Amino acid sequence: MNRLYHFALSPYCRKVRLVLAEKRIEVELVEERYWDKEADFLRRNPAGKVPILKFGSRMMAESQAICEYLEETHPEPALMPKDPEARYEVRRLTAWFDDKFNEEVTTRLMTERLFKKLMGGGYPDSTMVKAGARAIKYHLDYMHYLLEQRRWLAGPELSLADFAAAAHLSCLDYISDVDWNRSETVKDWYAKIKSRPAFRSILADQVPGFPQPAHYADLDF
Ligand SMILES: N[C@@H](CCC(=O)N[C@@H](CS)C(=O)NCC(=O)O)C(=O)O
Repeated sequence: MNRLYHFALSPYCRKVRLVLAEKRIEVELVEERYWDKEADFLRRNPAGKVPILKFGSRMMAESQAICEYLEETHPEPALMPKDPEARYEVRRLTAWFDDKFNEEVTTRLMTERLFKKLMGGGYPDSTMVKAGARAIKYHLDYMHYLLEQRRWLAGPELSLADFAAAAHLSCLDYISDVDWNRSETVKDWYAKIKSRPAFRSILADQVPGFPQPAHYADLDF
């Protein structure tokens, strides 16, 4: 059985879960509290990060490398376009969310509001929370700009870029840090993604001590 060592509110793990589910690849989910840095965990991935995918006899790390490997070995349904220009745009936007959005928004808000409590790291730093809350507005506006021109973030078809973005936003939505009223266009995009069967397991996630807000799993939020 394939196995994904993950943490429910890790955007990188969520991106891989979405790709696996969209491609209907069965996987057993095993929670990894990666901050404990257990010896077995470090043996599986010396980089000390989740996600880690045990796929057949292989242990795989790095979410984007995993997603592109899955795309190449399980091409249907396609999450990367055929044309090099369009592939470039998917990769550019995936990096936008996994690097820039993560640094400016996800890390600030998730660390301060949730991970510090979970890992015993002290009180939230309000300067960081404010900076994250300011930055997400700019990112939602950028998504609005893109989605006014395109059906999906990187072009006419759903792609890895949409899953990368939805992975980050869904983590933030779990802590009610996304203002869906900022853009009807972005909200419609998220509603479309959220209603896909691949999203079901993400909507069912529960982190002890942090109950889901009512709107989180509601398809009509
Ligand atoms: N580039 C990595 C990033 C993964 C990552 O940073 N995962 C976080 C959880 S969201 C982690 O395991 N952090 C532990 C650490 O950095 O020590 C990927 O795409 O898989």
